Amino acid sequence: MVIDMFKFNKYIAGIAITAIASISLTACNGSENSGARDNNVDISTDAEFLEFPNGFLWGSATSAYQVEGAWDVGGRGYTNWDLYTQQLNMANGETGNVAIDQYHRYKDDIKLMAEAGLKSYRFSIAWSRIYPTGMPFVTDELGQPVLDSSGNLQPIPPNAEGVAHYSDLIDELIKNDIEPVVTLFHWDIPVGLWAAGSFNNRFVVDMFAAYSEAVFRNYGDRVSKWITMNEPFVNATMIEGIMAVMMEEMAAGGETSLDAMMAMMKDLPLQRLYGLQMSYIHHYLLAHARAVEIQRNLEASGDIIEGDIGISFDLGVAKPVSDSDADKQATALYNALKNDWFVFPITRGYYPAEPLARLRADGYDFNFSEQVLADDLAYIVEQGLDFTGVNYYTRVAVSADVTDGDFGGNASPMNGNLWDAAYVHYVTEYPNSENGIYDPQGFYETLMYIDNEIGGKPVLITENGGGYRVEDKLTNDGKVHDTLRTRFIKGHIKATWQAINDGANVIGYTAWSLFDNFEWFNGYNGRFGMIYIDYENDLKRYPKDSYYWYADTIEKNGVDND
Ligand code: PNW
Repeated sequence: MVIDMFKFNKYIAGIAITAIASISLTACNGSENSGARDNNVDISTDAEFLEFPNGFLWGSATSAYQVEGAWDVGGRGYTNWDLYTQQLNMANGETGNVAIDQYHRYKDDIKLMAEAGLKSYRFSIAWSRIYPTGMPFVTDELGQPVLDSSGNLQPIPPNAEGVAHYSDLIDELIKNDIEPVVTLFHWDIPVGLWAAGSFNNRFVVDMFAAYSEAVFRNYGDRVSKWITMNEPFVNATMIEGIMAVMMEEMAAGGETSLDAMMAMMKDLPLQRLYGLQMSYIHHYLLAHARAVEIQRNLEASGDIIEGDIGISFDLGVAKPVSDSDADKQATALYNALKNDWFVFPITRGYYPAEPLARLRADGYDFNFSEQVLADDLAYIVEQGLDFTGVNYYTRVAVSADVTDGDFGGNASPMNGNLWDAAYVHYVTEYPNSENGIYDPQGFYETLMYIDNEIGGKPVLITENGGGYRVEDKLTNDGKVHDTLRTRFIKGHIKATWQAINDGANVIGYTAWSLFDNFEWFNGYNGRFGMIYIDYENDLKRYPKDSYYWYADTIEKNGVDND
């Protein structure tokens, strides 16, 4: 299958993928919407300063593929994202081959973190550095298991160089009083596991469990905050579900010409897409539960220190475009699939009824039996989580039919039939911004939603930040005056304060990101960092104004109430 992909005309494939991706979420630089909107949260005090609880975990986040580079160094295996960027032109010809070279420059980068006073650094481990092929046992040159004389798999130790790299990184963080927050899966998977169906294939859940165990055993003596999965929704619906359909088409011997690709896209097999997406999501949740169980067992046997394990969801409470009952109902359906679908299995042991019924009425079924599904859900709720990670950037508005309401933006049904009942409006605030609309009020509502749903367990904000490349211009004296990013982060920190004030158990705020880095579909054209990277000049780092503002916030443990 992979060989077929390699034959692909890179340019053509790039257009194709962009086109499919935009089906899921239609972005629009709505001219009627450009400029600032005041969606700020009303703060319930006149105090001049909003102080945070002692020990509040101020941090910043990255992920392996987006910052590390060194794609063929240290025994790292080839991954899906190497394939997407090197062969399929997913990011306009840009790749994470070098990225911001954090693999080699992590000591300097940690210095910048320490100078900002960061209390935590959330990074992800590249699975392909720990088990380069994804297989934790001996395989032959075809990638097939080599059994011992009794017919058993022969376990192999994880890749020593990969293990050593993160061990050094973790030590360096701890030396600088920065708490490592480790994500196990931030979308990059060894290509062999990807080609075998990735998380659509239940076998991959077992491979993930083995990988997780290796990570816990190697770093669990020092790490006490774990995140199993990053944003199952975005990865399943916008990336892997779509890629899987393409893979199936190509495996079925379909033509790989531009015409064939475009025809395939116009006629996207939605039932199959649903099936794949829901299967991916289910297996992500199952993999999460497996990792939780393993971590808890190792903790109980004293093999690792006591820690907390959670999952990062891209949650967002949408709002209706109007007060009509129809728009409100559509919004409830959207929220059920966007939020409850991920949270309920873990908190209640079932998928939310309405989207499930609609999916079934549409002819979609899980690709395993009712009994397996029921057993899985019982297992997932039993394992649960210690905290929920929340990633939030913007919010969408929802309408019952294709009207713009007063929100603006193109209305797009999300992934076909189900979403004919709920049209999604996504608006970007500024032309050339990677951000959706600035909406701290939506953040506040999202924090209150998740706090309520997980019944007081901690919430860790694992991502929030602004992609405003439009403003990121390096001045002659090495400064970047990024007022929009500072405004964004400050508005959301204020919303966080209000949520805490109203009873939400939020334990930390993690800004995305400390550094400009490889932004999946946008490549290096996306800039979310509080530190500017000069891609033209040896990746030199320049702290932006927002970096100094954030350092000041951390030092004071709060923000001005203005
Ligand atoms: C998150 N969307 O991804 C990821 O966790 C990060 O790796 C990423 O860099 C960051 O947000 C900024 O984009 C998303 O289109 C990617 O809705 C796309 C979307 C949302 C989140």
